[in-house]
Amino acid sequence: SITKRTYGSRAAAHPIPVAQQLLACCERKQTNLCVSVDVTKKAALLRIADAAGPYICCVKTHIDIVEDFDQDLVQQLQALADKHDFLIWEDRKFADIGNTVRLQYSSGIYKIASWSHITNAHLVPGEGILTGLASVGQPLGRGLLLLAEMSAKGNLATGDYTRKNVEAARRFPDFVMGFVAMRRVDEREETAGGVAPGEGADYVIMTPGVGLDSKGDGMGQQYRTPDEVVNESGCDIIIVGRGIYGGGEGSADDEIVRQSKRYQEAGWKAYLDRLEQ
Ligand code: BMP
Repeated sequence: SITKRTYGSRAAAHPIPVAQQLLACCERKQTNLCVSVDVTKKAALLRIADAAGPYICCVKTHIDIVEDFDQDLVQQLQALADKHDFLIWEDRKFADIGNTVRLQYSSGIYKIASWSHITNAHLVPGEGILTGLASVGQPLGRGLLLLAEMSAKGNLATGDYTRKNVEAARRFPDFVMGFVAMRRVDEREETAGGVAPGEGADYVIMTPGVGLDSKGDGMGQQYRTPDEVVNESGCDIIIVGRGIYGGGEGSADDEIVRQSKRYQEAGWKAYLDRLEQ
């Protein structure tokens, strides 16, 4: 099964270039850590990405919370991605009809498709959202994650809705590279109707709600440890936000480095343990 394969072997066989890049980066840097940089100032975002850079495979942004956003932010973030060897994921959570998301992805102030290797979407509007996003992202070599599950308490992405996400992904094998999910939702028994097209495809499971010191945030977030996420649940990438940079404008650089190393080591150990078991 996928959970017994190394990131490197999966990278070599993956049909989606950006998934190849991500998995190869994990192997090269020995990290399955994605830092989620949820701060409201450009300087803080860049500072945290630079400090965490050596220890991560991906930076996840919420670009619409940055008060002093400008095109230079994107250029500097891309320069950091080159310097440290990581990918960029704009956590936009698209959720509209195909024609609208096509415009939201390509245009406006942020022009997300022009700089973000990865983005994500909800399947609530139906598969037209995938047609719309793929029309922009696929020619640029981008990849998409579907939110098959969520980390927050009481969320509605469960059961049949989760299964529908996996089935829809199988119909867009050149664009949907994986899922935001809490476990290996792509395992065969989870899909209804027997063998679907693309059965056996390799999906990258990227998982938020990871923290070593806290169980929640008082606003619905629920945290699990890297071992629970990667080793027990078979997810591929741990996403850590406040566990690394604190909150607000972020911790001092040395603390960010210390926490990044800590989560990198915990995530990598969980992956090695999973391979061995
Ligand atoms: P933190 O580790 O500080 O709780 O941040 C988690 C990040 O992951 C946030 O950016 C949030 O938007 C995102 N996220 C999540 O927490 N749960 C989900 O189900 C999906 C997410 O994208």
